[in-house]
Amino acid sequence: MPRSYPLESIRNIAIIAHIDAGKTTVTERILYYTGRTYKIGQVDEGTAVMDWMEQEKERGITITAAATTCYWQDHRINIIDTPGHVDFTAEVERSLRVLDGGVVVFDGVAGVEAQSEMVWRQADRYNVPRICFINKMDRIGASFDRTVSMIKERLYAKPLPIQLPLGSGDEHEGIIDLVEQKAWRFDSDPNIEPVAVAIPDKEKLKEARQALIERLAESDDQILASYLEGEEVTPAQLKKALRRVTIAGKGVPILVGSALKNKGILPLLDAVLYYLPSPLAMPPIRAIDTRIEAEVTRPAKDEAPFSALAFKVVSDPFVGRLVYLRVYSGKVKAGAQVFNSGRGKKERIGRLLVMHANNREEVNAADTGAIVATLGLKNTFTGDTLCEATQPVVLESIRFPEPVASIAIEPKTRADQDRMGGALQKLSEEDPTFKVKFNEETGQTIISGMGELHLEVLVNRLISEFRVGAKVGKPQVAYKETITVPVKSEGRFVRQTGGHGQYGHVLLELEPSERGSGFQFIERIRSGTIPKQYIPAVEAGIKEAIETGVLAGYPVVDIKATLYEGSYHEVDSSEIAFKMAGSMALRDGIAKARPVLLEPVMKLEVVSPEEFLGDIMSNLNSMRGQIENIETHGELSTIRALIPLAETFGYATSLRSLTQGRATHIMEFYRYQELPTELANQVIYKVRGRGYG
Ligand SMILES: Nc1nc2c(ncn2[C@@H]2O[C@H](COP(=O)(O)OP(=O)(O)OP(=O)(O)O)[C@@H](O)[C@H]2O)c(=O)[nH]1
Ligand SMILES: [Mg+2]
Repeated sequence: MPRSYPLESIRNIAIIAHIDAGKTTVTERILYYTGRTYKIGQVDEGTAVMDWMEQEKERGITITAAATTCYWQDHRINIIDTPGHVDFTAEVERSLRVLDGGVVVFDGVAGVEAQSEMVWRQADRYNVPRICFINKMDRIGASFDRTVSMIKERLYAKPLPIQLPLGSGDEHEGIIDLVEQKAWRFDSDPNIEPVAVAIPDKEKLKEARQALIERLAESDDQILASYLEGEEVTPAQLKKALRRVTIAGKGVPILVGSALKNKGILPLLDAVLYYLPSPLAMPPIRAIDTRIEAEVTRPAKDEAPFSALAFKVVSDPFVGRLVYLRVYSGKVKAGAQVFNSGRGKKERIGRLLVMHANNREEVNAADTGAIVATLGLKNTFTGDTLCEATQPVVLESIRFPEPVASIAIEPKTRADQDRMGGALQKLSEEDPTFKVKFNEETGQTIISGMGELHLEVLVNRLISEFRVGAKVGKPQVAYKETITVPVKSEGRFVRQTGGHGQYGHVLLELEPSERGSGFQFIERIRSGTIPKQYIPAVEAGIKEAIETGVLAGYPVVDIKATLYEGSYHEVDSSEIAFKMAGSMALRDGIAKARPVLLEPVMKLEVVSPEEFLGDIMSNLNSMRGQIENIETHGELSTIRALIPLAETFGYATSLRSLTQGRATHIMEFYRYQELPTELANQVIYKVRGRGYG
């Protein structure tokens, strides 16, 4: 079957931004204008198609990345609307990993906010070309120019404004198109066609267009040539140059409007087609050929061998386990057998579905460039590669951050206990930043996630979606342990119980290493003291032992263990004996190496009217906060501080009462740092029933 849309006419895009910038509102407008929906979805009324989850409707925020497809000017656009809240950062990460372009939305009043910086860096990491939409121009205080300069200064980007707003605040009516040199007024009724109106200030338009050409000439030789010749640059030339520069990641076209008031969405749709890449426009995807263990590429072609990345798993209570794929090369049919190269397992794709938020449309095949969901895959998880068994490749997986906040949950009844295990497993399969651990010592189940909101949402889903009755503890911090001085230690596992005994003996050197470096194992054995075959067992023993530190049972990190000496016995030595010896040496060592507790510290940003600054700061001081800087623009001040996660639980509520709800804040994980002794003692006391020493 020939493909319905040529590859050049496909756009796979992510909508990314700070929380509340208007991503979902923009997406809903796109769906309406392209005829995908017949009624405009409103976030504030809980009718947004993209925010389909119960929890999203209730809270008016996006939690899970939702995919949809629409058609515009003979192009097919696959869109993923992502959440802005930092607790759901995994959704942005996986979307940017598999999509070819991004639309970054800004609130015209707030400009570039903290989480926009974060998603911008994520997009940089995956080399995703993007265009910007300065939204909310209808709001009082919205400023196009200020937002453009913030994009330059805070995101280190090269903004290329291709529009100017036609009025702002109450008077915002539409846009001035610098490429075509036209002004458009948009009615707030999206069914009324936009009308071309007189350009209010022709001089200003000329200047802005000239500035655009000059900025483009810095990065594009063809425009530079026309510019130097003094030739008139045509709209067609400009568009082509903008496309080249955007795809090369050397600049970002800036558009403007108001999604809520239906202004500027049609030109935004055109810009997605003009300036963002099709799967063909990006370099072929790199992969590791597992037969030769070397890097190869897979061209974006239907005829090439099939390769796809699984980027999302969702357990749908009605249809079952959905695995979302991005097809990078070749194609796949429903019912086909595929190979999960990383796990070495054959799998059958039952059905193929094109997703429209939570609605599904069944298709027979998925071609190169497609974003599809599959039913029937059992052993495929987020980050796995599917391919042809005869042409096995592994694509780069997706990196997710480690969870930092935890709570204990307890099932209410026996029946709840039975249901809880399965439900938690499903939820953690969906969300790689959600971890479940059973604490043997206390008999509690501990769930960990990215923050308070993340855990709250998961617990609510557990209760309402999976019908598990559960009691929930107070939020806890995912502490870690480390050592502060180098030591030498010994582990000797010797058992002589008649007949065959056990013998393993190792000497280790333990050293603290840089914060964030994790665990390192180094082997420096003089030949013969321990036979080579036992060394992996020593390492395994150490790895097992660092999972539970000696202070309060938290994992030990940032430690380097060097195995430098040992001895063995011809008959009695075994892998298990060396594993035990490794564990013993490590535990003995860290106990002597002045171990300390580490706690996660968050970067906090509060934006508030200036009058509350004093109260906010003294509150932060009382929370062990360390204020980094304060910036004031207009009436709003931004306070940046570092604050231990343990102090932040309930911060949303206390900030609300301090500022009458007029401040906003966001937090992201920054690093682990040593916990002051007195507090460390309290943590240890809680776990062990005693303090240090
Ligand atoms: N005045 C005004 N409000 C807008 C505009 N666009 C969106 N909003 C409002 O801003 C709020 C947030 O909009 P959303 O579309 O949910 O924002 P989002 O970026 O999807 O938010 P998250 O998914 O939670 O990160 C809602 O109350 C919208 O009605 C706009 O152009 N003008
Ligand atoms: Mg949203």
